[in-house]
Amino acid sequence: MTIGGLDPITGAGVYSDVKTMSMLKVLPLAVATCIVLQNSSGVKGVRALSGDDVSEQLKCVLEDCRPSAIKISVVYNEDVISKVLPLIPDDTPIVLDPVIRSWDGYKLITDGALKMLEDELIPRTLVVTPNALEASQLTGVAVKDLNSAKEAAKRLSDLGARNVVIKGGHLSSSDRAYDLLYSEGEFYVFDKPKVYGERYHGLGCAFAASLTSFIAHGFDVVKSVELASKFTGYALRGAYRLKGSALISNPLQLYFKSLDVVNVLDSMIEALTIVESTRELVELTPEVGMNIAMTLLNPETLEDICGIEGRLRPIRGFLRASGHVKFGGSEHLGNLLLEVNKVWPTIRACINIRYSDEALNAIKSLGLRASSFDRRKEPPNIKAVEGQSMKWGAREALRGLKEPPDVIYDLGDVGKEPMIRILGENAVDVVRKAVKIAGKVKELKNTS
Ligand code: PXL
Repeated sequence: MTIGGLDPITGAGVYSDVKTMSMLKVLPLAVATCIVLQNSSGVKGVRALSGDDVSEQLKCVLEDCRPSAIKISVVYNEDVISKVLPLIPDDTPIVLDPVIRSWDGYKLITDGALKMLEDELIPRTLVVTPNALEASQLTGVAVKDLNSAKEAAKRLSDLGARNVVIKGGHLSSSDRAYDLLYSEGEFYVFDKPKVYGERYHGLGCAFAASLTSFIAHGFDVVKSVELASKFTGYALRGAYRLKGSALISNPLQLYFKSLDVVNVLDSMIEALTIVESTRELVELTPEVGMNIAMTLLNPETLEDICGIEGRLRPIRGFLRASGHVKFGGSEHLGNLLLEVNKVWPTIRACINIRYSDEALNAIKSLGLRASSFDRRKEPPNIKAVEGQSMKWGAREALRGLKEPPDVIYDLGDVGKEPMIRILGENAVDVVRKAVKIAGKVKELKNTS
């Protein structure tokens, strides 16, 4: 169950919790405490419901079933806490997200309710999940790094919270963000890559609602916090950009990603079928072999990119894959795609072909946009790190481009074969481009 405010933009509050809980395969039960008038630009006002309005909703639900866990976030006023708390069965775990202000600073709790939250709600919770600002306000400890967060977590525990999570985002080093858990006298730190330069609306809700769902499933607190921390990373990566300055958290990102697995596999298998049955492509095979790669939406690592294990090589007049279509199946093209997809998210696939002046001429005469980098200029510190060369090459080739390129090529270096990489929206798209290029190479040869 979630008890909290209604946010019409559905980035936060109980509407967003319903998405999170559904995503994590629990039946969401939702009790509204207020309407928060807002959008991605910020909060414009709050319309509170009375304590009776809220407790009547709760009674309806409790007549039907017993929630396995309850998330409480924006209660707004005292009346709500005093009418709701007595109705919650003593043994039901409560996750309290002590929301004090919205991301843009609008106050979402009255002073009286905040006092009551400290005195009556916190001692009744299994886990309390403030962010750094809320932890600072609740404890008087200025939370600005892990050490001060640990101090604040201990103080919250003294107020009676059995477990305390101080959520990341505001708590970070130069490149990592931390979620800190204090549980039974032990600290646990869960870290993830930090994201710069953006504001988000609703990530705290995604964290607390996913935590509540994992607890409802029976995971212990430590495991549930670890999973919630990961889940929130997905909600962040899939966030929507509307007109305002805050991105809208997307708890369904993990679902979109899993749907996309089928889409990627379908395209890869069709592309592979085309490559294995097209004789003309044999002539375009590089010494190192050919590969096809396609990425899931919002890739993070090579594991999000599907390739062909062992690449494709010519056997008896046709190209043949030596292994399977596999996520993590291409390092070379995978690293290039990771970088290109960051700048041009519509570019999701790549195939590599042998460099030749004829192939480059064919590409140009087909009107495809080609961009290049010079491997001889690769800095030694990049060369020294496994997997960085292609990322560096992609960044070089993309610099200053106004439109996504169809091709990134390089003329090689000592011991490095020159290479053409064809880019496109999916695996079938890049293979079709390769077939067209092969046809054009032939045509140009015949006319010269
Ligand atoms: O993100 C905190 C939060 C929770 N619940 C509701 C909100 C907000 C922030 O705006 O509106 C309903």
